[in-house]
Amino acid sequence: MNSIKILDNETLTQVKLLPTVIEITSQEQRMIKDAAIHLQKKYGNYENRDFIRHVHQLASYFLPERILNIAADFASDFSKNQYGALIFKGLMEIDQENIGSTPPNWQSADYSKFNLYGFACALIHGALPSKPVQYYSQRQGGGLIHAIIPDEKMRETQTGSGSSTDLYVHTEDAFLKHQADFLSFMYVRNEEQVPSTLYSIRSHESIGENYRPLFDRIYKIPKDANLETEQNEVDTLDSVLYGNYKLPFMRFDAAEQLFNSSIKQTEEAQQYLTEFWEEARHLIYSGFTPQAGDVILVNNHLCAHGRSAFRAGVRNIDGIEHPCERRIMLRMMSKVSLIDMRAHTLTEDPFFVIEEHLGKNFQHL
Ligand code: RE
Repeated sequence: MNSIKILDNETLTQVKLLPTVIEITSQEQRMIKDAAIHLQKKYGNYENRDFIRHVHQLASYFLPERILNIAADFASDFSKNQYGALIFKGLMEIDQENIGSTPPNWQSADYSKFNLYGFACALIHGALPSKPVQYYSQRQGGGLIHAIIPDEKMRETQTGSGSSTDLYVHTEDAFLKHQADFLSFMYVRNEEQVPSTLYSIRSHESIGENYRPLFDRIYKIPKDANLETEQNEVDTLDSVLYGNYKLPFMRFDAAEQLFNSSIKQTEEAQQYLTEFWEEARHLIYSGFTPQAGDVILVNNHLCAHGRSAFRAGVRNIDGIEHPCERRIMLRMMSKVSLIDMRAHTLTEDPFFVIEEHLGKNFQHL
């Protein structure tokens, strides 16, 4: 694998391990598109539970064999060489004209325009195999796909709707025991040419030995900026690293665990987190700028994601600023097992997660 140099505050750091890039061939692209069209005819909408229930079988039947093999390997490879992110370049061709002008925010998005892309993304998760799910903690559910669109009113926030500040690297829903196992980000448009940031726990040398205290359950893992937190109960503690001691998984959100001063980690916890971040922040990779039709697939236990600050609706070409359509990204989340998290899903819908914070459910649901 190639290595890349990132210049970060006068420090030249070598990130040796990189996400795997898969160039989708035109033949594969055609297969995926034909599958999506066929499934749309049969099931109508990617939300259709009959489709989601059969998503693994359908993925095996319709997806190109090379992609099935890559997905199967990715889902069970936690080795030291596994970055935890796959980049599918050109998974789908995006009909920009049909999408039309970017709506002012996700609330006003017309999801029927994303239907075909929803089928394609679901098939990729199905191939892992992992089941698309939704979380009440994000948009009170809001469906299996969330359109991520910069919102002028939210520009300063650490949410998907923000733009003017860096979105710190985080694993999704670090404050949940049953956070997504896999995430996909499909770029419908990225005319601003905003690079994605990725950070893999595998980029550290011998993490397990050097950061043993991160396995202790002494850290406050607060709910994120999307949730109003009247009485943000941060009394439940958990670990940042878990799983295998040599090659661990992580639940990590720099903005919430380190820089949210209101939560007050203990002095000890803060110190371990700070030391960890000192190393981690040099290992962030932002060498990939997604283009329309690209999909980034991440293992949410291995790889954190974020985004640099940008000006929504402005494209810079050779130093000259041009107005452009604002960015649209489609996020899908999935779980490998519906059984493990059954205590935290709706009685009538095991694909709908109602965990609020570290094992505690929303009470009113
Ligand atoms: Re995220």
